[in-house]
Amino acid sequence: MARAASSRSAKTSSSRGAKQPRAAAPAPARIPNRPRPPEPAPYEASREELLEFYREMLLIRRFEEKAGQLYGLGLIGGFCHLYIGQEAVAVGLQSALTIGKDSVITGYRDHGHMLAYGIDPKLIMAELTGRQAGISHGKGGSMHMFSVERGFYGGHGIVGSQVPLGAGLAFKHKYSGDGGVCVAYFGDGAANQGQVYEAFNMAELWKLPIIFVIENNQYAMGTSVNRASAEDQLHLRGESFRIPGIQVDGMDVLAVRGAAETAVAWVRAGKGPLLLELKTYRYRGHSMSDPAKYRSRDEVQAVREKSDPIEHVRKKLEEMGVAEEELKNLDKAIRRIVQDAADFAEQAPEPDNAELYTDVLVGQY
Ligand SMILES: Cc1ncc(C[n+]2csc(CCOP(=O)(O)OP(=O)(O)O)c2C)c(N)n1
Ligand SMILES: [Mg+2]
Repeated sequence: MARAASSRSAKTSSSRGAKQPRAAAPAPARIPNRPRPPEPAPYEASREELLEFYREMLLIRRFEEKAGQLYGLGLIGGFCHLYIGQEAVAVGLQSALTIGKDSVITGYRDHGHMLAYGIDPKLIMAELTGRQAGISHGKGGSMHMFSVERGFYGGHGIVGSQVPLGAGLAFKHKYSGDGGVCVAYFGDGAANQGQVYEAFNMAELWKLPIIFVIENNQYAMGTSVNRASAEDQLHLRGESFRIPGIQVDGMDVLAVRGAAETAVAWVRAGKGPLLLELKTYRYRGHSMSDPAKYRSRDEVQAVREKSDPIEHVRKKLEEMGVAEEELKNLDKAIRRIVQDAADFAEQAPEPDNAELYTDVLVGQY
Protein backbone atom coordinates (compact mmCIF):
# COMPACT_ATOMS: atom_id res chain seq x y z
CA MET A 1 0.00 0.00 0.00
CA ALA A 2 2.76 2.46 1.08
CA ARG A 3 4.91 1.52 -1.90
CA ALA A 4 2.07 2.15 -4.36
CA ALA A 5 1.48 5.58 -2.87
CA SER A 6 5.15 6.58 -3.17
CA SER A 7 5.48 5.38 -6.79
CA ARG A 8 2.37 7.42 -7.71
CA SER A 9 3.84 10.58 -6.17
CA ALA A 10 7.17 10.01 -8.02
CA LYS A 11 5.32 9.83 -11.32
CA THR A 12 3.44 13.03 -10.60
CA SER A 13 6.60 15.00 -9.81
CA SER A 14 8.41 13.84 -12.99
CA SER A 15 5.47 14.71 -15.32
CA ARG A 16 4.81 18.10 -13.67
CA GLY A 17 7.68 19.86 -15.48
CA ALA A 18 7.04 18.29 -18.92
CA LYS A 19 3.33 19.36 -19.06
CA GLN A 20 2.52 16.45 -21.36
CA PRO A 21 -1.21 15.91 -21.95
CA ARG A 22 -2.31 12.57 -20.54
CA ALA A 23 -3.09 9.95 -23.16
CA ALA A 24 -6.83 9.27 -23.26
CA ALA A 25 -7.82 5.90 -21.84
CA PRO A 26 -9.02 3.56 -24.59
CA ALA A 27 -12.81 3.63 -24.82
CA PRO A 28 -14.39 0.41 -23.59
CA ALA A 29 -15.61 -1.74 -26.46
CA ARG A 30 -19.32 -1.20 -27.09
CA ILE A 31 -21.49 -4.26 -26.86
CA PRO A 32 -22.57 -4.76 -30.47
CA ASN A 33 -26.22 -4.26 -31.22
CA ARG A 34 -27.85 -7.61 -31.42
CA PRO A 35 -29.18 -8.86 -34.74
CA ARG A 36 -32.65 -7.79 -35.79
CA PRO A 37 -35.37 -10.01 -37.19
CA PRO A 38 -36.19 -9.60 -40.87
CA GLU A 39 -38.86 -7.04 -41.88
CA PRO A 40 -42.18 -8.87 -41.54
CA ALA A 41 -44.28 -9.51 -44.65
CA PRO A 42 -48.10 -9.41 -44.69
CA TYR A 43 -49.54 -12.84 -43.89
CA GLU A 44 -50.87 -14.77 -46.85
CA ALA A 45 -54.14 -16.13 -45.51
CA SER A 46 -56.21 -18.79 -47.18
CA ARG A 47 -59.92 -18.09 -47.75
CA GLU A 48 -60.76 -20.11 -44.60
CA GLU A 49 -58.17 -18.33 -42.46
CA LEU A 50 -59.35 -14.90 -43.61
CA LEU A 51 -62.95 -15.84 -42.88
CA GLU A 52 -61.88 -16.93 -39.40
CA PHE A 53 -60.08 -13.58 -38.78
CA TYR A 54 -63.22 -11.79 -39.98
CA ARG A 55 -65.42 -13.91 -37.71
CA GLU A 56 -63.25 -13.27 -34.65
CA MET A 57 -63.02 -9.51 -35.26
CA LEU A 58 -66.75 -9.26 -35.83
CA LEU A 59 -67.43 -11.23 -32.64
CA ILE A 60 -65.33 -8.73 -30.67
CA ARG A 61 -67.11 -5.78 -32.31
CA ARG A 62 -70.64 -7.10 -31.72
CA PHE A 63 -69.75 -8.22 -28.20
CA GLU A 64 -68.42 -4.77 -27.33
CA GLU A 65 -71.46 -3.04 -28.84
CA LYS A 66 -73.67 -5.22 -26.63
CA ALA A 67 -71.50 -4.51 -23.59
CA GLY A 68 -71.97 -0.79 -24.27
CA GLN A 69 -75.75 -1.28 -24.35
CA LEU A 70 -75.78 -3.30 -21.12
CA TYR A 71 -73.68 -0.62 -19.46
CA GLY A 72 -76.24 1.98 -20.56
CA LEU A 73 -79.00 -0.14 -19.02
CA GLY A 74 -77.12 -0.24 -15.70
CA LEU A 75 -76.42 -3.97 -15.96
CA ILE A 76 -72.65 -3.46 -15.97
CA GLY A 77 -71.24 -1.52 -13.03
CA GLY A 78 -67.89 0.14 -12.48
CA PHE A 79 -65.60 0.89 -15.37
CA CYS A 80 -65.97 -0.58 -18.84
CA HIS A 81 -63.34 0.02 -21.54
CA LEU A 82 -64.36 -1.06 -25.03
CA TYR A 83 -61.98 -2.43 -27.68
CA ILE A 84 -63.94 -1.27 -30.77
CA GLY A 85 -61.52 -0.24 -33.55
CA GLN A 86 -58.59 -2.28 -32.22
CA GLU A 87 -59.88 -5.76 -33.14
CA ALA A 88 -57.17 -6.56 -35.71
CA VAL A 89 -54.47 -6.33 -33.04
CA ALA A 90 -55.66 -9.07 -30.68
CA VAL A 91 -56.89 -11.31 -33.52
CA GLY A 92 -53.77 -10.94 -35.68
CA LEU A 93 -51.35 -11.52 -32.82
CA GLN A 94 -53.11 -14.20 -30.84
CA SER A 95 -53.94 -16.29 -33.91
CA ALA A 96 -50.18 -16.93 -34.12
CA LEU A 97 -49.97 -18.24 -30.53
CA THR A 98 -50.56 -21.70 -29.12
CA ILE A 99 -53.31 -21.61 -26.51
CA GLY A 100 -52.25 -23.40 -23.33
CA LYS A 101 -48.54 -23.14 -24.17
CA ASP A 102 -48.04 -19.40 -24.62
CA SER A 103 -49.24 -16.72 -22.24
CA VAL A 104 -51.02 -13.41 -22.71
CA ILE A 105 -51.33 -10.50 -20.31
CA THR A 106 -52.91 -7.09 -20.86
CA GLY A 107 -54.45 -4.05 -19.16
CA TYR A 108 -58.07 -3.21 -18.42
CA ARG A 109 -59.22 -3.03 -22.09
CA ASP A 110 -59.26 -6.81 -22.10
CA HIS A 111 -62.55 -8.22 -23.47
CA GLY A 112 -61.20 -8.48 -27.05
CA HIS A 113 -58.05 -10.34 -26.00
CA MET A 114 -60.13 -12.89 -24.12
CA LEU A 115 -62.45 -13.47 -27.08
CA ALA A 116 -59.44 -13.77 -29.40
CA TYR A 117 -58.13 -16.52 -27.09
CA GLY A 118 -61.30 -18.53 -27.62
CA ILE A 119 -62.84 -17.88 -24.20
CA ASP A 120 -66.62 -18.40 -24.08
CA PRO A 121 -68.47 -15.06 -24.59
CA LYS A 122 -71.05 -16.18 -21.97
CA LEU A 123 -68.37 -16.37 -19.27
CA ILE A 124 -67.04 -12.94 -20.22
CA MET A 125 -70.47 -11.27 -20.34
CA ALA A 126 -71.44 -12.90 -17.02
CA GLU A 127 -68.26 -11.46 -15.52
CA LEU A 128 -69.04 -7.98 -16.86
CA THR A 129 -72.47 -8.13 -15.20
CA GLY A 130 -71.02 -9.44 -11.92
CA ARG A 131 -72.56 -12.92 -11.97
CA GLN A 132 -71.37 -16.09 -10.21
CA ALA A 133 -71.05 -17.84 -13.59
CA GLY A 134 -68.51 -15.24 -14.77
CA ILE A 135 -64.93 -16.23 -15.44
CA SER A 136 -63.77 -14.56 -12.18
CA HIS A 137 -67.00 -15.63 -10.42
CA GLY A 138 -68.45 -12.17 -10.83
CA LYS A 139 -65.97 -10.54 -8.48
CA GLY A 140 -63.47 -9.16 -10.97
CA GLY A 141 -65.64 -7.41 -13.53
CA SER A 142 -64.53 -5.87 -16.81
CA MET A 143 -60.92 -5.18 -15.80
CA HIS A 144 -60.02 -8.37 -13.93
CA MET A 145 -60.58 -11.50 -15.94
CA PHE A 146 -58.32 -14.55 -15.99
CA SER A 147 -58.17 -18.00 -17.51
CA VAL A 148 -55.13 -19.73 -16.09
CA GLU A 149 -55.81 -22.97 -18.01
CA ARG A 150 -55.67 -21.01 -21.30
CA GLY A 151 -52.68 -18.95 -20.22
CA PHE A 152 -54.59 -15.66 -20.08
CA TYR A 153 -53.30 -13.72 -17.07
CA GLY A 154 -55.56 -10.63 -17.04
CA GLY A 155 -56.99 -7.98 -17.02
CA HIS A 156 -55.01 -5.34 -14.88
CA GLY A 157 -56.32 -1.97 -13.75
CA ILE A 158 -52.99 -0.43 -12.78
CA VAL A 159 -51.54 1.14 -15.91
CA GLY A 160 -48.31 -0.60 -16.95
CA SER A 161 -48.36 -3.19 -14.14
CA GLN A 162 -48.84 -6.00 -16.64
CA VAL A 163 -45.43 -5.34 -18.21
CA PRO A 164 -43.19 -6.55 -15.34
CA LEU A 165 -45.76 -9.26 -14.61
CA GLY A 166 -45.39 -10.33 -18.25
CA ALA A 167 -41.61 -10.45 -17.80
CA GLY A 168 -42.28 -12.78 -14.86
CA LEU A 169 -44.44 -15.03 -17.03
CA ALA A 170 -41.68 -15.09 -19.65
CA PHE A 171 -39.17 -15.98 -16.94
CA LYS A 172 -41.40 -18.91 -15.99
CA HIS A 173 -41.43 -20.09 -19.62
CA LYS A 174 -37.64 -19.92 -19.77
CA TYR A 175 -36.97 -21.41 -16.31
CA SER A 176 -39.30 -24.36 -16.83
CA GLY A 177 -38.20 -24.83 -20.44
CA ASP A 178 -41.83 -25.23 -21.57
CA GLY A 179 -41.15 -23.55 -24.94
CA GLY A 180 -43.85 -20.91 -24.41
CA VAL A 181 -43.63 -17.20 -25.13
CA CYS A 182 -45.43 -14.36 -23.40
CA VAL A 183 -47.24 -11.55 -25.17
CA ALA A 184 -47.52 -8.50 -22.91
CA TYR A 185 -49.81 -5.77 -24.25
CA PHE A 186 -49.79 -2.17 -23.02
CA GLY A 187 -50.93 1.22 -24.26
CA ASP A 188 -49.18 4.33 -25.57
CA GLY A 189 -49.85 5.98 -22.19
CA ALA A 190 -48.42 3.04 -20.26
CA ALA A 191 -45.32 3.26 -22.47
CA ASN A 192 -44.25 6.33 -20.47
CA GLN A 193 -44.09 4.43 -17.18
CA GLY A 194 -40.82 3.68 -15.39
CA GLN A 195 -41.67 0.07 -14.57
CA VAL A 196 -41.88 -0.67 -18.30
CA TYR A 197 -38.19 0.16 -18.73
CA GLU A 198 -37.08 -1.82 -15.68
CA ALA A 199 -38.88 -4.78 -17.23
CA PHE A 200 -37.22 -4.11 -20.63
CA ASN A 201 -33.79 -4.11 -18.98
CA MET A 202 -34.25 -7.39 -17.14
CA ALA A 203 -35.97 -9.07 -20.09
CA GLU A 204 -33.03 -8.27 -22.36
CA LEU A 205 -30.37 -9.18 -19.78
CA TRP A 206 -32.02 -12.54 -19.23
CA LYS A 207 -33.05 -12.97 -22.90
CA LEU A 208 -36.61 -13.72 -21.86
CA PRO A 209 -39.11 -15.08 -24.40
CA ILE A 210 -41.42 -12.06 -24.41
CA ILE A 211 -43.06 -9.92 -27.09
CA PHE A 212 -43.81 -6.47 -25.73
CA VAL A 213 -46.78 -5.09 -27.65
CA ILE A 214 -47.61 -1.39 -27.53
CA GLU A 215 -51.18 -0.84 -28.68
CA ASN A 216 -50.76 2.75 -29.81
CA ASN A 217 -54.39 3.84 -30.15
CA GLN A 218 -53.25 7.50 -30.17
CA TYR A 219 -54.75 8.43 -26.79
CA ALA A 220 -54.21 7.83 -23.10
CA MET A 221 -57.56 8.84 -21.60
CA GLY A 222 -57.89 12.38 -23.04
CA THR A 223 -54.21 12.97 -23.87
CA SER A 224 -52.92 12.39 -27.38
CA VAL A 225 -49.65 10.53 -27.81
CA ASN A 226 -47.89 13.59 -29.25
CA ARG A 227 -48.75 15.72 -26.25
CA ALA A 228 -47.49 13.16 -23.75
CA SER A 229 -44.54 11.46 -25.44
CA ALA A 230 -41.17 13.11 -26.17
CA GLU A 231 -40.46 10.20 -28.53
CA ASP A 232 -43.71 9.32 -30.23
CA GLN A 233 -42.18 6.62 -32.44
CA LEU A 234 -42.87 4.09 -29.75
CA HIS A 235 -41.24 1.14 -31.53
CA LEU A 236 -37.89 2.85 -30.81
CA ARG A 237 -38.45 2.75 -27.06
CA GLY A 238 -36.59 -0.54 -26.58
CA GLU A 239 -33.48 0.45 -28.55
CA SER A 240 -31.47 1.69 -25.55
CA PHE A 241 -32.02 -1.75 -24.02
CA ARG A 242 -30.98 -3.36 -27.33
CA ILE A 243 -34.49 -4.65 -27.86
CA PRO A 244 -35.34 -4.43 -31.56
CA GLY A 245 -38.64 -2.75 -32.37
CA ILE A 246 -40.99 -2.98 -35.32
CA GLN A 247 -43.86 -0.63 -36.22
CA VAL A 248 -46.94 -2.38 -37.59
CA ASP A 249 -50.25 -1.25 -39.14
CA GLY A 250 -52.60 -2.36 -36.39
CA MET A 251 -55.68 -1.79 -38.56
CA ASP A 252 -54.65 -4.53 -41.00
CA VAL A 253 -55.03 -8.02 -39.56
CA LEU A 254 -52.75 -9.53 -42.22
CA ALA A 255 -49.95 -7.06 -41.41
CA VAL A 256 -50.43 -7.85 -37.71
CA ARG A 257 -50.40 -11.61 -38.25
CA GLY A 258 -47.31 -11.25 -40.48
CA ALA A 259 -45.50 -9.34 -37.72
CA ALA A 260 -46.66 -11.94 -35.19
CA GLU A 261 -45.16 -14.76 -37.28
CA THR A 262 -41.79 -12.98 -37.34
CA ALA A 263 -41.92 -12.07 -33.65
CA VAL A 264 -43.01 -15.47 -32.36
CA ALA A 265 -40.36 -17.31 -34.44
CA TRP A 266 -37.64 -14.92 -33.21
CA VAL A 267 -38.56 -14.99 -29.54
CA ARG A 268 -39.32 -18.73 -29.44
CA ALA A 269 -35.86 -19.42 -30.90
CA GLY A 270 -34.34 -17.89 -27.74
CA LYS A 271 -33.15 -14.65 -29.38
CA GLY A 272 -34.52 -12.47 -26.58
CA PRO A 273 -37.38 -9.99 -26.33
CA LEU A 274 -38.89 -8.01 -29.16
CA LEU A 275 -41.04 -4.87 -29.20
CA LEU A 276 -43.96 -4.36 -31.57
CA GLU A 277 -45.75 -1.03 -31.88
CA LEU A 278 -49.22 -1.51 -33.34
CA LYS A 279 -50.63 1.71 -34.78
CA THR A 280 -54.34 1.54 -34.09
CA TYR A 281 -57.31 3.66 -33.00
CA ARG A 282 -60.18 3.39 -30.53
CA TYR A 283 -63.54 4.57 -31.80
CA ARG A 284 -65.24 4.86 -28.42
CA GLY A 285 -64.28 6.95 -25.42
CA HIS A 286 -61.54 5.84 -23.03
CA SER A 287 -64.25 4.21 -20.91
CA MET A 288 -68.03 4.32 -21.01
CA SER A 289 -68.00 7.47 -18.85
CA ASP A 290 -65.76 9.51 -21.21
CA PRO A 291 -67.44 12.46 -22.97
CA ALA A 292 -64.51 12.49 -25.48
CA LYS A 293 -64.16 16.26 -25.79
CA TYR A 294 -60.48 16.03 -26.73
CA ARG A 295 -61.08 15.00 -30.36
CA SER A 296 -63.61 15.79 -33.07
CA ARG A 297 -66.29 13.48 -34.42
CA ASP A 298 -64.79 14.06 -37.87
CA GLU A 299 -61.48 12.59 -36.74
CA VAL A 300 -63.18 9.38 -35.58
CA GLN A 301 -65.38 9.22 -38.66
CA ALA A 302 -62.39 9.59 -40.99
CA VAL A 303 -60.65 6.58 -39.42
CA ARG A 304 -63.86 4.52 -39.56
CA GLU A 305 -64.28 5.32 -43.24
CA LYS A 306 -60.68 4.89 -44.35
CA SER A 307 -59.12 2.30 -42.09
CA ASP A 308 -61.73 0.14 -40.39
CA PRO A 309 -60.08 -3.27 -39.81
CA ILE A 310 -63.27 -5.28 -40.34
CA GLU A 311 -64.34 -3.45 -43.51
CA HIS A 312 -60.83 -3.96 -44.86
CA VAL A 313 -61.15 -7.74 -44.53
CA ARG A 314 -64.74 -7.78 -45.78
CA LYS A 315 -63.57 -6.15 -49.03
CA LYS A 316 -60.74 -8.69 -49.36
CA LEU A 317 -63.18 -11.57 -48.84
CA GLU A 318 -65.46 -10.18 -51.53
CA GLU A 319 -62.47 -9.95 -53.88
CA MET A 320 -61.77 -13.61 -53.09
CA GLY A 321 -65.28 -14.46 -54.22
CA VAL A 322 -67.04 -14.89 -50.86
CA ALA A 323 -70.72 -14.12 -51.45
CA GLU A 324 -72.39 -11.23 -49.62
CA GLU A 325 -75.01 -13.71 -48.46
CA GLU A 326 -72.38 -15.79 -46.64
CA LEU A 327 -71.06 -12.69 -44.85
CA LYS A 328 -74.59 -11.66 -43.86
CA ASN A 329 -75.26 -15.10 -42.43
CA LEU A 330 -72.01 -14.95 -40.50
CA ASP A 331 -73.03 -11.62 -38.99
CA LYS A 332 -76.42 -13.08 -38.05
CA ALA A 333 -74.81 -16.07 -36.36
CA ILE A 334 -72.47 -13.79 -34.40
CA ARG A 335 -75.31 -11.53 -33.29
CA ARG A 336 -77.06 -14.69 -32.02
CA ILE A 337 -73.97 -15.77 -30.02
CA VAL A 338 -73.71 -12.31 -28.47
CA GLN A 339 -77.44 -12.11 -27.66
CA ASP A 340 -77.26 -15.57 -26.05
CA ALA A 341 -74.31 -14.40 -23.97
CA ALA A 342 -76.26 -11.31 -22.85
CA ASP A 343 -79.37 -13.39 -21.99
CA PHE A 344 -77.25 -15.91 -20.11
CA ALA A 345 -75.57 -13.09 -18.15
CA GLU A 346 -78.86 -11.35 -17.29
CA GLN A 347 -80.46 -14.54 -16.02
CA ALA A 348 -77.44 -15.86 -14.08
CA PRO A 349 -77.48 -15.34 -10.29
CA GLU A 350 -75.13 -12.97 -8.51
CA PRO A 351 -72.49 -14.53 -6.25
CA ASP A 352 -73.73 -15.72 -2.87
CA ASN A 353 -72.67 -13.72 0.20
CA ALA A 354 -70.62 -16.76 1.26
CA GLU A 355 -68.36 -16.06 -1.75
CA LEU A 356 -67.24 -12.73 -0.34
CA TYR A 357 -63.93 -14.07 0.98
CA THR A 358 -63.25 -16.83 -1.55
CA ASP A 359 -60.76 -16.41 -4.44
CA VAL A 360 -58.99 -13.61 -2.60
CA LEU A 361 -55.94 -15.60 -1.56
CA VAL A 362 -54.55 -18.76 -3.16
CA GLY A 363 -54.99 -20.77 0.07
CA GLN A 364 -57.11 -20.60 3.23
CA TYR A 365 -55.40 -18.76 6.11
C1 LIG B 1 -50.67 3.66 -12.30
C2 LIG B 1 -51.91 4.28 -12.88
N1 LIG B 1 -51.92 5.60 -13.19
C3 LIG B 1 -53.02 6.17 -13.72
C4 LIG B 1 -54.16 5.42 -13.93
C5 LIG B 1 -55.39 6.07 -14.55
N2 LIG B 1 -55.49 5.66 -15.95
C6 LIG B 1 -56.31 4.65 -16.32
S1 LIG B 1 -56.20 4.35 -17.93
C7 LIG B 1 -55.09 5.57 -18.21
C8 LIG B 1 -54.58 5.85 -19.60
C9 LIG B 1 -53.77 4.75 -20.19
O1 LIG B 1 -53.70 4.91 -21.59
P1 LIG B 1 -53.02 3.87 -22.55
O2 LIG B 1 -51.87 3.22 -21.85
O3 LIG B 1 -52.74 4.56 -23.82
O4 LIG B 1 -54.12 2.72 -22.76
P2 LIG B 1 -55.53 2.80 -23.49
O5 LIG B 1 -56.53 3.21 -22.45
O6 LIG B 1 -55.43 3.75 -24.60
O7 LIG B 1 -55.82 1.40 -23.95
C10 LIG B 1 -54.79 6.21 -17.01
C11 LIG B 1 -53.86 7.33 -16.90
C12 LIG B 1 -54.12 4.05 -13.57
N3 LIG B 1 -55.16 3.23 -13.76
N4 LIG B 1 -52.98 3.50 -13.08
MG1 LIG C 1 -53.80 4.53 -25.60
